[in-house]
Amino acid sequence: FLRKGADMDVRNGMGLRPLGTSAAEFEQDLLSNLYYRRGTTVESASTQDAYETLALTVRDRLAERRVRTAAAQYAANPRWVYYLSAEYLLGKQLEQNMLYSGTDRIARIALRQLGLDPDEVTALDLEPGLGNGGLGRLAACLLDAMATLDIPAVGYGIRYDFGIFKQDFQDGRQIERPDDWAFQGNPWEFPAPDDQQTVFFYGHTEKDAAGRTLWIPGEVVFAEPSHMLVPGHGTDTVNIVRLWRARGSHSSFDLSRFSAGQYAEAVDEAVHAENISKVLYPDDSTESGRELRLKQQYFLVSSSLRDIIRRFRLRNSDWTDFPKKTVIQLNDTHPTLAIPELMRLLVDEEGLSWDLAWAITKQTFAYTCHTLLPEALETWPVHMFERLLPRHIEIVYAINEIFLTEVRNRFPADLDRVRRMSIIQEEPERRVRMANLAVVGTQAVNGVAELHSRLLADITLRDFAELWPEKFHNVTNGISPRRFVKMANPALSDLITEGLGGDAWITDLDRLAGLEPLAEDASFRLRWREVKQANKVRLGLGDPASLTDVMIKRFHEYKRQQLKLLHIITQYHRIKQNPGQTFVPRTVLFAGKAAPAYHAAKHIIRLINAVAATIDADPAVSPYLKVVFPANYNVTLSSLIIPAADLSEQISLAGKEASGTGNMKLALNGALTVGTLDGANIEIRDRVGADNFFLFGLDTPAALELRNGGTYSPRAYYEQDGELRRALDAILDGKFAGVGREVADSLLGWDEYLTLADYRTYVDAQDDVDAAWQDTESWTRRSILNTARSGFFSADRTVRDYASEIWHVTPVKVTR
Ligand code: F58
Repeated sequence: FLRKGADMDVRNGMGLRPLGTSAAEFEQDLLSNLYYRRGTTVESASTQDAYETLALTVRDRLAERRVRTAAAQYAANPRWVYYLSAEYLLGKQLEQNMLYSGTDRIARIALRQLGLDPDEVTALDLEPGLGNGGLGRLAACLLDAMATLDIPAVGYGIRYDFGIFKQDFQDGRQIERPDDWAFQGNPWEFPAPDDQQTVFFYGHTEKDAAGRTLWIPGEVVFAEPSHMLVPGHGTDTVNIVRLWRARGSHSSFDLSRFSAGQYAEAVDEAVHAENISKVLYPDDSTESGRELRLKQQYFLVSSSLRDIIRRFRLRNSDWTDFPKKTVIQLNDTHPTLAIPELMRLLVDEEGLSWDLAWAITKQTFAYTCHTLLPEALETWPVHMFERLLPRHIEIVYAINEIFLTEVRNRFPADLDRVRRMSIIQEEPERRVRMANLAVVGTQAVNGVAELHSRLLADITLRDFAELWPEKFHNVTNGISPRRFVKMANPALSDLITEGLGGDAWITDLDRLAGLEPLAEDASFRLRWREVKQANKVRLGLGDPASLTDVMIKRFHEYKRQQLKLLHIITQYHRIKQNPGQTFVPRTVLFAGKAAPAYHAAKHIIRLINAVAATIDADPAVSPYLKVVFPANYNVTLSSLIIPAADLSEQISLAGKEASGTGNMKLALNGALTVGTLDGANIEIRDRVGADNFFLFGLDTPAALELRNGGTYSPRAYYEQDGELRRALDAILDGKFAGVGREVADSLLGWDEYLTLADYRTYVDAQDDVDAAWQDTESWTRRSILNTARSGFFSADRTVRDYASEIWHVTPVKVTR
């Protein structure tokens, strides 16, 4: 029974010799790892050898804590949180693991003792880019906070061979290159091939003599797990994130074909199977590969559920205990197939009654929604679903039938409501609505900011909120103060620690409130400014005295990078028109990727690069305005940009951005926000104070009214506003290397996200920014207040909210 509990077996926690904490001992361990695990010596080691050895030596310090964590959690037999996510943007592991294991200083000393340059060695650490954007990074921040709060948790995901594409610019255009992140191997991973699971696809169903349904699958794929460590900060807890990789089954290598020289055909089946975990989908806007994406989702869900059940059985035997010991959080709808899959396992494989299985399933799951855009709610064609998962479609139909009976009973004669709420969409094509399935099959549904949760209940999921109001919750997002303050901004962290007289804020971020009085202290303000300046120098873009204005996020029309661009062009015109006048010098920094098939977003990227080049080449303008766009935005780059920012651009159309999390990171690092009343901006403004936030634009009701009223005319704004007209005309006249007409045409034609309607108030707000910037002391005061009042946005608070409102879990403390 305990055989497969290796990761929880209490016996493994015994008899370990703790690893040394001195530089000399660390050096000995480095040498020993270099020799025994890397198979080389200092004399012949490459930098890669040194890096891998350093990683192993740091990892060993956490592995010891991991074993004790597993033992304590196993002994407690607690309620576990299983976080299911198709994406994790974990960021680089080395720096984090040195910090969390307290080995940063001794590791550097030891490396130098061995004649190695620590910076050269640590530079080889790579970022696993296993996610797209906010949703993937949120998953990583929540794992960090769960470990820090000693919550027994496992993250499940997919170990993509290729992560999010690498972005480059060619003639200002985005090009994508594959991200071969683990080509050299990944020293942070513990492979666990003996925990392999089998995943089935295709085939058909049959009834056996006893009336039970059998699924006769048509394809068998192996799921091989490996895990990475998720250490908590300031505690001994080390949780894991378990990532699955697809492998062909043993019979998928065709020896006879190989022997006949048909090498490609011999491995055909294995290659086909392994494609499942080959690449992270950078978007869902292309038709090709849709089925592969559905396959990925089922692959994640099926292997993770089997692993969760294996773990449950280590200490439990009664299925009715399953929801008492298990809560499975679905990170958006991508893992929603877990609902019919658990039903299948319980009913078909375990022989439970439908009703009992359904009660267990509903109690086990919870669902987080991350969007408001109707086009982002996932649906799958029924024909594809039933071909790939013939048993699951039957289960979905059965769930739907029972559910719709409940709807009809509650709302008799409301046929339209039944049609809207059905898990199956009928027109124009039969499709499975994953969000509906996720709401029906879970005990809790949450949005990720107050406004978002309200709009979900009032608009997007209104019918469901009317049926089950108690199911709907808000859990406002948060970010890891470890990664985005302590690690990203060491200089500010030191100043904060000094100001507060201790570093307890790192795990208790509300303590930042203690900085408020220091905002009135001129010498503290000077040091605050010095830190910001030094961070700008570290970033190495533009003049550190200029206002650093940053817009860093995925490219999407609703986020409105095009609005920022119109402001830049307006400023460019003002400078050109007023020679001899001085202006507040600004460095505008954009960073972010566009989905490869999202042409409108790619046109915006190209236009930004063209405008940047035009400004750069104009000596009358370049002293006051500079636009920079470093390629390949990722967690690593964000950690350099955020600490250097003065101004945070959060300018989405109100009612479109579910939350945002970059907004929180920037405010915490002392940037002031220029933003709309959207997502978590509202909560940020409520906390930092209206005086310390530059508000502009339509609010959600006004935006809805204007858009839905049917009379919105972007051209009317163009005609009425001379500066706006000049900006758009400049694009249309080809002033920026002839680039960007598509952007201007789209704005003047339909302007889906009301950019022109918000242009004037935005430009006015930017004028207020310029005026405020000129009063240096007052700006610094406001910057300090942004940090001091943003403690709420710690992911620790987010996890506490999930734990008390949705998960009902308690910590398990790891002791020595
Ligand atoms: C983001 N969603 C929201 N989706 O846009 C953002 O407001 C929120 O702060 C964040 O989630 C965390 O809650 C998001 O990042 C994706 O990346 C999708 C993944 C699947 C493909 C389509 C994009």
